[in-house]
Amino acid sequence: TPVIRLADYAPPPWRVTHVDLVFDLDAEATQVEATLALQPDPARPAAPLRLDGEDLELLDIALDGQPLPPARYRVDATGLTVLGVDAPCLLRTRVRIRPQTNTRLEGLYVSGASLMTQCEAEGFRRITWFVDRPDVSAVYTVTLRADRTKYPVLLSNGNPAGAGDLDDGHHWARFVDPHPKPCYLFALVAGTLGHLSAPFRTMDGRDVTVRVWAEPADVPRCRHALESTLRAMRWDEKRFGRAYDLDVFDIVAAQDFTMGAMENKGLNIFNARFILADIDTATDADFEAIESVIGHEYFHNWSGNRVTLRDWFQLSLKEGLTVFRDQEFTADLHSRAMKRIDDVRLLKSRQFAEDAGPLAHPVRPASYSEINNFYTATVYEKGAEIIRMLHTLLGELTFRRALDLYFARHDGGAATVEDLLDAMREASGRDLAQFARWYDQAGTPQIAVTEAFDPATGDYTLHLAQHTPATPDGSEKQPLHLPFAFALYDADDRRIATPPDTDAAQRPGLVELTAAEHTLRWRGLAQRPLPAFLQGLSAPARLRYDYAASDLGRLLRIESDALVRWECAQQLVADAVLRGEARPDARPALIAALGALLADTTLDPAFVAECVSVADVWSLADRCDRIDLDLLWREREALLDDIAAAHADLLAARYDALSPAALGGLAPACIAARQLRNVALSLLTRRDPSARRAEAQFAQANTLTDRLAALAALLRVDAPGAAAALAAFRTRHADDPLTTDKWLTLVVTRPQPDAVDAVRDILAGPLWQPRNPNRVRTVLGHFARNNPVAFHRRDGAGYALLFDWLPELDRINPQVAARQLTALEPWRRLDADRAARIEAHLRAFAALPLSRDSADVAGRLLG
Ligand code: BAL
Ligand code: ZN
Repeated sequence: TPVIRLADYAPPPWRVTHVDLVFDLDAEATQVEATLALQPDPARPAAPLRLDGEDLELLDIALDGQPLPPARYRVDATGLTVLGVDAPCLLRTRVRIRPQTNTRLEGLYVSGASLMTQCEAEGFRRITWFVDRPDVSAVYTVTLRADRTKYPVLLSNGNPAGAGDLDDGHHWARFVDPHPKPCYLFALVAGTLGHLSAPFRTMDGRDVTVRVWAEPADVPRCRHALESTLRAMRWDEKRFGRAYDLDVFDIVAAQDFTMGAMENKGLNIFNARFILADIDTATDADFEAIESVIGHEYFHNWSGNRVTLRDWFQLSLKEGLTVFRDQEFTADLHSRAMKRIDDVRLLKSRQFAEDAGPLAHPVRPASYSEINNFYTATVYEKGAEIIRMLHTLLGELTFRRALDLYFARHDGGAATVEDLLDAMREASGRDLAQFARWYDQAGTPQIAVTEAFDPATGDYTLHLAQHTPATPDGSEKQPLHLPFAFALYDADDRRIATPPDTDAAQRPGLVELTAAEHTLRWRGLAQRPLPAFLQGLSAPARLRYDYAASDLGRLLRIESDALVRWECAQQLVADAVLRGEARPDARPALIAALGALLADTTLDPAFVAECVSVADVWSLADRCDRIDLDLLWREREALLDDIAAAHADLLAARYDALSPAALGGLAPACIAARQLRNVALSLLTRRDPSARRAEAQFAQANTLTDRLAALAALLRVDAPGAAAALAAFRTRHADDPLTTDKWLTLVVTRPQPDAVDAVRDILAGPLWQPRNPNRVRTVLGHFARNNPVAFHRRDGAGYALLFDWLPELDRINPQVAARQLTALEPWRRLDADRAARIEAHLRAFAALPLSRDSADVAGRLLG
């Protein structure tokens, strides 16, 4: 497969300035008439007119109003070439496409009874011939025609510009989008949909109708999505000065959707799981995720749509910036401390692991063979951390000025990472040349901290050395410009305010590392202080500092930064599980610290819950060079048993005391109460074979959160009532695919080796719908990622289930298939038996005729 390189970027030889699209919509066969106003690049007048297109059946073609004879054009598997044209022209094509058989869900496809589109990254070429690249922006007029009974609702980007009836039961609707956009932001929806709507007046006085659409039966579950949209629109005005720019803003829920959601201009299309919610069918985490994803897609209207990308290498320019914006949205509306813990957990468990494995790549990759494989934790989450560091270095006001400058300068255009950094540099006067390395250098930097204290003089030094381990691209690693937060505590737990002597630029509590090594020196301290580092995770780095268990326990008590406190608990857990013999004091220190947290009813219960939740196996494995999965599992289980035994009374007391609040509604205090109560339940159930509390909670639950937590606790200990509860849950939610996915998740992640049999049964039964991405992610994705005991069974039965299905999944939907493979990222670090089994499967799979997506991931996994 051809490799595309950033270094080879060249502007498009032809541009499309205006597009007129007419669709005759039908699930079996849709006709698309496209009229493109085309302009050659005056700098390259001889370039042939080449348009991208895949799976298009040509019906007719005309140039400047004249039918084009076959000698004047060529159609091949990837596009259309028009010969003998070198001046601005009008090209009209009419093609037939087949939504019903489009299982890739790219381009125009069928979900339920609706027709809808997904064009990012390169799906528009499956709708019509076009210059399908993000640096070509055009103004669109779209006319949709369809059967009025089957497709009463017709939607596309932009403002409505007329609608009416046709003869023979059809109708039409027209849309004009005045904002030039690249074709990856095109969208249409046709179907029988209901909606909720609300008016919104922008800060510059525009009246907008906001509508959230879903299948009629699901409309009542759109309320939270609608309210979240209004909150996002208001927040972006207040925090970033960004207003909406069309008369309507539509969001549509789709049960069949490869991504989480898509920011099409004025017509966002969402995976239904990020829209539909009520207290009976969505968990507290779902409610928060919905608000966050709604925000994310809405914020793209500026960071992505008004200012788009020059090329797909710049993907993080919109994604990293927009994730940062959605993180801030959640932090401003809810608990900033808890949001940061959530985000750092995700970063460390997914992105750090990605950066340390065979799929590591820079936030801005230098090359790709399939861009769909770069919608990764690195591009999104590490990309957001880069923006967060800029925010830290510049401060809120200057950062905001820089973004204003970026948006003003590039509005309507296609930008690069350099354009963003230039705006940051101009607004701040700072030199960001070294900082730019964050975009092009893969790998997570490690910061090794060593200290020295001289009791005679009171001299205290911290020596900071940064080092980025090698990554598969073999590139030389260079020091990064890195904001490094720190604090020192004296014997009375007070923060020492004296700044250090150092050659690094600094401000209170923060030094900017730029060299491979820096030293911070204090003089005349009475005792060795207790240091703390990377408050708020000021840079996406791994800290190497050898804390004594007692110091971690103390820091967990006295540090003001919630994230550092949570990290102390994580470090104690890791030491207890991974270094139990070398660190015998880690376990008692952890248990004592958790006891103190559980006993302190003045703390946010959500924070206590986060600290008491023991990291999963893969987060622990991320800290190991070699992964002994059996040992990790055993030691982790033993630690959980110890915590449950040591704090049985406290856990029970907190469980009971939190119950009234937990049974309340969706207020923050109720959500936090449920969070801690369900962590307590899980621990308490370990020591209670009858699972009395879990059974009672299952019976009384008035939220999905509580019902699922109780069911998970019952399943984990194979409680006597587990089977009946599982059946009751299934019956209660049988009609809803999303809640069925939750049920399936519990079944496939039940931590017992025989869960393999359950997965096999599901794969042979009616609930297995390999064309539905959510179902594939639920059954195979959760199984492979979140059930180490069953998926990584020594006899290889778990691997066999995944690889039995991957070839077929790859034929159905390459993006989804390739994504399932990434669960095997750490395979080389597993024991020899498991690694050999996985390698054999991977090699056999890679030898098949595969999509670009799967061939690329399998190839990189094999190195
Ligand atoms: N642009 C693809 C989905 C998202 O990141 O918003
Ligand atoms: Zn995005």
